[in-house]
Amino acid sequence: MYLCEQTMRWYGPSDPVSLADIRMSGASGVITALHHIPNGEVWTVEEIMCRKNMIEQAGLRWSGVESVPVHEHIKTQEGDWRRYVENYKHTLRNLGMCGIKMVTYNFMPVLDWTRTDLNYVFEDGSHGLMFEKAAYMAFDLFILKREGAKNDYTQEEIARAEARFDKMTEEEKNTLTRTMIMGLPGSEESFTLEQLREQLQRYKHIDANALRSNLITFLREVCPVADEAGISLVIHPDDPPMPVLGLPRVLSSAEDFQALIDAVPNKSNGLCLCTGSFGGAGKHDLVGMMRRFGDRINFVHLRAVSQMPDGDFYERWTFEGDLDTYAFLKAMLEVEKQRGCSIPLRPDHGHQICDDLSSGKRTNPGYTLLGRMRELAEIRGMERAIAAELYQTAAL
Ligand code: DNO
Repeated sequence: MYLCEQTMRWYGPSDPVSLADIRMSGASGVITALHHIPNGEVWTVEEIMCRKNMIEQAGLRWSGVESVPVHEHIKTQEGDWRRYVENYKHTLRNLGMCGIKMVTYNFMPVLDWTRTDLNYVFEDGSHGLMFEKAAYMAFDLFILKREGAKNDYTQEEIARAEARFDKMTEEEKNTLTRTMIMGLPGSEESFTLEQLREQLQRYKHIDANALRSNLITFLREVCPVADEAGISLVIHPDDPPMPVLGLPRVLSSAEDFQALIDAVPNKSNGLCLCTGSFGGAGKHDLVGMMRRFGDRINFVHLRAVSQMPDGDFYERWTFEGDLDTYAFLKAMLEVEKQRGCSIPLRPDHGHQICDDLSSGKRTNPGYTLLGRMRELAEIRGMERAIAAELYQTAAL
């Protein structure tokens, strides 16, 4: 029987959530990265093995890396980008040698995932993450004052942003700015406003076609190495799946992923199906994507968001958002049965609940212990019920 490999993300020894906590959550695997190694540098076998031993000593398995970051110069093909590609290959070979077979990355320029509020209070009192379009536009137009930003919005949107901005207190403006530019957990970069403006300039002449072509060049280089090392390289979709601050995005839809595998059909070229990222904007048939790309999906982030008509979205509990979680899990288990393998899955973000809300308790936005534990437990329950049906067994 092939159940999903239940995992939790861990930010390494400085994560307030410990490996012992993860072990007790019921997960069998850990998703982590060597965040202390600067972007672009090689992960040595010694460093990898040290992390691997730490995880195994806690009774867990290192199920995959999230992420080996792609250096910004590779995305723009500037400066010493070729050296960074060589370093990336070296890291993949080293990971393969150490038995780590799944590597996540993303190709979002400058910023990784984006939210405007990390402490939104939901109806049940829990705190979670959301994206408010008016606050985002207010940041872009009136705080960052991005060159040309006005051309990206309608008159009506600009008026909405202005009204939103006028209502903000100084403290709210500062919090929004920090949220937008300081880098959320997992992002490897954080900026001041001035640095962000400089970074945006670097993409002035790079549109989505140019960025896609740079991604394809990167994949043509690294996929053969990943194939040889037995590694599945999975791309994380854009979060949210739309251009942010005028930056191009190239993994915002099923068609975007199709274009990648058409251009680089290597076995290692895969997808991290993050239901919450795709769920942030537009309509995406996530169950259909699971079936269509099943043989290339080697990692799943399960998260449900709900989209509002005005462009806002809320990160909800896994069974309370727009996603048909039952149908999705069923499709996933069918793919696993067909392929004869277990695919790592992690509950993506969790709310802050109960003790996570105690004042003074440090938590990484989205990566609290208790919120994710609730998600994992609910997912596991449903998964087992589906598996019992699928494999025609009475109890699991
Ligand atoms: C956010 C995460 C992202 C993701 C990277 C993958 O919660 O899903 O930070 O890890 O984009 O490279």
